[in-house]
Amino acid sequence: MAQKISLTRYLVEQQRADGLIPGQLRLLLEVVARACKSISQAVNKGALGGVLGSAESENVQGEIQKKLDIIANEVLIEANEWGGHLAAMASEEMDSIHLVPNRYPQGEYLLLFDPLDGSSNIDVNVSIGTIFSVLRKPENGHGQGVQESDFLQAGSKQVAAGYCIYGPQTTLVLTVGNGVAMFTLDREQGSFMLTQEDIKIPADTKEFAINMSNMRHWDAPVKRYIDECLAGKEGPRGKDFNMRWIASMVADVHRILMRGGVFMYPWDKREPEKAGKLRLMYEANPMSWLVEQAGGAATNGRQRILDIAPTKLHERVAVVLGSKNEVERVTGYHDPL
Ligand code: P6P
Repeated sequence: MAQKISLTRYLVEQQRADGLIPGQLRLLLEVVARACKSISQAVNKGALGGVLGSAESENVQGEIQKKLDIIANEVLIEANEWGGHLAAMASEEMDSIHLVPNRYPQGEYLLLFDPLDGSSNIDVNVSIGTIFSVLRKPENGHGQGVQESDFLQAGSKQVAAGYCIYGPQTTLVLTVGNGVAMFTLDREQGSFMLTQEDIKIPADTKEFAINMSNMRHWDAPVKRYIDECLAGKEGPRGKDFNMRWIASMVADVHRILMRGGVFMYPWDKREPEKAGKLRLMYEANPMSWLVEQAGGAATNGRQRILDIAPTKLHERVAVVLGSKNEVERVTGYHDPL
């Protein structure tokens, strides 16, 4: 059997080969991977570790935090503060950005993350995950320290993006702009080992992922698309479709990277002032870059997600991503921008 390559070796070889991974970025990615291993261990303990259930607190999104949300957030903050590769961090679980303390050297990167996506699934033992996105710290003219405005960069400016899914396997999926690679945690060695690279999403699919209970709240183009899928062979699509909804974006996106599909969390009229449910900076942007790097597409129904100019750190966005031809069809049903 071919010798498995560790994440460390993969990053070193990528750094040598194409210079896409400067030393500081390689260090950052290895630190994030180590933090994900710690989170995986906490998740795997479950009730035995006393980490299930609510933390009896709310996050900036107004959502009740789970104990593991807070644990995962703390693990990522502590792991990344001292290394000298970061200037600041932003998290779904924190209202404002977290500056690297002055007692540590400041780095050139900004790290954003959803420390534990899919929290509603934690207590029922369904796959959850960590999503992360890396930006360069801009050379700001203000001469002061990092500010929230420094994070407000379009998704096309990311230099690395990935997620770690805590499921039957603990798997890290990563892009630095030259395709998508997958690493599976070898618990005996304690290392992430390369198990797939150059992942490609089929352009066509027969599988869609959406929370159907929201159907009566959707806009007409989304309802048209889903109705056509449900009409099956006898309908305008001329083929039957299957549906999946795990209510954990990491798990739904991972399935799409592995076998194709289209994932949708569209705008709906329950809270019309919100562009969507999912967050742009640390959910939609990293997932959209991964999907595009794997040959898929990602829009908000009208515009490429990676082109959206953010205005707020915790900004929400509608998401349609996955198999290119399906995303283009859904987007085509919407009015052009
Ligand atoms: P709903 C998890 O809370 C999350 O942010 C995504 O991971 C997931 O796709 C979505 O929300 C599920 O939302 O409304 O179906 O519970």
